[in-house]
Amino acid sequence: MEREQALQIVKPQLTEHRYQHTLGVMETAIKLAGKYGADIKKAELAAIFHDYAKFRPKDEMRQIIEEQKMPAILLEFNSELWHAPVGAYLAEKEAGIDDKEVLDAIRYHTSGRIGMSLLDKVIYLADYIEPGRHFPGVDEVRKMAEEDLDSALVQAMKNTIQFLMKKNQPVFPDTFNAYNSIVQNSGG
Ligand code: DGI
Ligand code: FE
Ligand code: FE
Repeated sequence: MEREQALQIVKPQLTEHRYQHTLGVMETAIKLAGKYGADIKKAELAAIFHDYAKFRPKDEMRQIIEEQKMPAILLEFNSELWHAPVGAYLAEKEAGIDDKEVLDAIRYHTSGRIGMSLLDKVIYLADYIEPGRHFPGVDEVRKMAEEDLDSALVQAMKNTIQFLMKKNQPVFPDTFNAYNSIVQNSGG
């Protein structure tokens, strides 16, 4: 699917703010894919659709998680996590995206997962550092992303886990598993 068609499908699903974020993620993902050797067209498409389900009603997301037999543990955690797997499902069902790598990058863009693919990493990091993001620590991760993908990713994950802990929020297992997996595999 070409960029313009994908954007036309996604735009009405999002607020203007979230659409601008999506464009930022798209540009950043394309840059990261070029730099680190991921497929640029897949990065573009996954970025455009990554927040596709962000504004679906909670009840609709819960129903999809149940009916599609997604991990039931999702329902025990913050509903903010749901739009990622539900987005992958709807991008396939409603927009006909059938590339498994693209769908997985959408599915795991919020939590990460054990053994993230290069495309998963590009989308996770692009979501974190796109130019519209402003939070403590983001500039440090932006700088690291110019040097080393895995180091930047670990820093983004650390920040996210610490942020959740500071707010006494539970941390989803995939989030911890993604962090452990990448730290164990990057020789740190
Ligand atoms: O959708 P975006 O806002 O662009 O970004 P995102 O998909 O990374 O979602 C971020 C939200 O998800 C943020 O409110 C924190 C929450 N989140 C991320 N990982 C976890 C989490 N919430 C819980 N409870 N546990 C997690 O592991
Ligand atoms: Fe998201
Ligand atoms: Fe996002």
